[in-house]
This record gives sequence, structure tokens and C-alpha cells, in this order.
Amino acid sequence: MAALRAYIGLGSNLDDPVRQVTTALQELDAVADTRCVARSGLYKSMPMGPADQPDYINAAAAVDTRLSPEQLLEALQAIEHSHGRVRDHEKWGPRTLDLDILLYENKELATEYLIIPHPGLHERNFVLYPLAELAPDIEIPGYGPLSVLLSRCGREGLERLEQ
Ligand code: ROI
Repeated sequence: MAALRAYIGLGSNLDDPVRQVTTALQELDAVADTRCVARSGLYKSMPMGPADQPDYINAAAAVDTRLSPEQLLEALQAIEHSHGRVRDHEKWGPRTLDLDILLYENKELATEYLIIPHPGLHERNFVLYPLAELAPDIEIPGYGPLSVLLSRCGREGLERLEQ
């Protein structure tokens, strides 16, 4: 299988989030049959969900991968686990590391475990702005041009960190 382009969203708000996201970006490049070809800057973002939790650090990465979406998801979950992520403590509660497949080529997919494009992507500024650094002209299958989604969502609560 030829390498296909996927976009990964990263988020953390526990245990030194900048370090969590920075090391996860490196670990993405070490996934089998996968190469990280671009990464966005880091963004500080206000929590979506319960407000009594720390701010998040978010970023996005572009990868070229020969893994299927399901294999890629498994690899991302292994990285989450290695960062001490415990799943499903609290809906929309704080987390050490969240890695989501945002897009996989121009695929639309919905199984019990995996929905692509990632649900919520189209209205979350902490996903859309990092993604736009990597692929400003991309079309989101089922949602239309990223530029249009961006123009609708605003930058409230989002700050790009100087690095
Ligand atoms: N809020 C922000 N700002 N960033 C995230 O990555 C994030 N991830 C989540 C929820 C809890 C929905 N809120 C978030 O999973």
C-alpha cells in the first residue's frame, strides 16, 4: 500500500502539557510505517467542557502512513497509554494526552471505535487553527473547505505560543 496522508490532533492539560505534546510529536514519527511530515505550533486553549480544569495545549501533525485507519488508531492509543492516559474517568474531563485521527486522506468512516473526520473537528478552534497551519486549502469531507469552517469559528480562548 502506498503511503497516505493523515492529520492527527494532539491535546493535553495534565502533567506538563507542553512536554506531553512535544514528546508525542516525536513519538508519532517513530510509529511503524509512519513518518511525521509537518507539525503545527503549540496552542494554549481554554477547556471545552467543564471549566474547572486546566487550560489545554493543542497541536496538529501531518503524517504519511502505510497503516490503515484502525492500525493508526491502535498506534495512537499505545502512545496515549505510554503517557499514562486513563480512559473514560470523566466525560470531557482533564487528560494527560489525547491523540485523535482528524483526517485520513479524503475518507469518511464511521465504526463503533473510529469516526473520520473526527467529530467536533469542524467547530473546535483548537483543532482548526493548528490544522490550517499544515493544510490551509484542504477540504474536510462532509463539511467543506477548512477556510470556511475557520471563518465561522473565531479565535476566542486560543493563543499560539512562541517557540
Ligand atoms: N478542550 C480543549 N481546549 N482542548 C482539547 O484538546 C480538549 N479535548 C477534550 C475536551 C475535554 C472536549 N476539551 C478540550 O477532549
